[in-house]
Amino acid sequence: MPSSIVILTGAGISAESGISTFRDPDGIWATVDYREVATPEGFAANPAKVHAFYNWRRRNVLTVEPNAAHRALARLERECPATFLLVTQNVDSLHERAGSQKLIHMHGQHDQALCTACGMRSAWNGEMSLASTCPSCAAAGHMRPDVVWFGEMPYQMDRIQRALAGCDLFVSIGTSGNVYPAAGFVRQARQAGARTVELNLEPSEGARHFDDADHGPATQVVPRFVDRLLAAGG
Ligand code: BV8
Repeated sequence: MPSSIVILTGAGISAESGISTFRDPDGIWATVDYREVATPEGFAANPAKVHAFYNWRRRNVLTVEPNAAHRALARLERECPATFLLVTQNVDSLHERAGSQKLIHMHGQHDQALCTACGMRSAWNGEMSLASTCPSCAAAGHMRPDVVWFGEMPYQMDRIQRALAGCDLFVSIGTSGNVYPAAGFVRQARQAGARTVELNLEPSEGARHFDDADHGPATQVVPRFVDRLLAAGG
């Protein structure tokens, strides 16, 4: 029975809820150049384009629901006696809406805004534009989505590193293993002596680093994994 579990999720866990992944053939990066909408340089060059990109994604999330995989992870957190941390690369709010609480959004959240004038973060569920003003300092033209773009430091890395160093079970779900530092977590967990498991539609870029795998749709493989883990005493 594990005493400390770290779960990493990526876009694949939200795919069956109707949210596009990034690198699948029909993924977001197949039609949008990430350098234009997911980098500080892209935002500086054309903030209106970046706001339109995140407004579209924010609107889309309002129309979808968490799926059985999100709910299975919330159940595992509630019922498993082990220390538990869920780290997601996703900026959607489906884990929270499924009931997950011990959660880190390492790439931020698109229903939050960051004011580059005063540094304040605020909840933001509507449209954002250059005309948007900061709820705290009232400055206009300084609001950006509170997400981590390429070349920016992911959030709460110290807390994540400590959890990886102390875990004895690491489970990676719905991520292609392309983006660092998240893609390196499995190796850190192995170095800490953890058992590593990949639950993904297909083998990821990092598949060779996992002890076990169950490949298939998240809504099938994640509940199956959680049922077995809890049946074995968590
Ligand atoms: C950092 C924004 C250092 C939020 C994202 C050169 C210059 C600068 C940096 C670098 C560089 N070279 C390398 C880097 C590092 C870079 C990186 O890794 N680049 C890669 C491309 C090589 N990383 C960074 O820049 C990171 N920061 O390194 O900072 C630093 C140090 C000091 C000081 C300052 C900085 C920041 C990375 C975060 C970038 N932000 N997005 C947003 O808009 O969402 S990345 C983007 O990719 C998303 O966040 C996404 O979460 C993330 C990972 O993608 P996945 O989630 O894995 O999604 P993907 O589509 O790839 O895969 C989906 C998987 O699901 C597939 O395997 C598929 O088979 C599976 N699947 C599909 N359907 C299902 C399914 N599985 C189960 N069931 C299904 N139904």
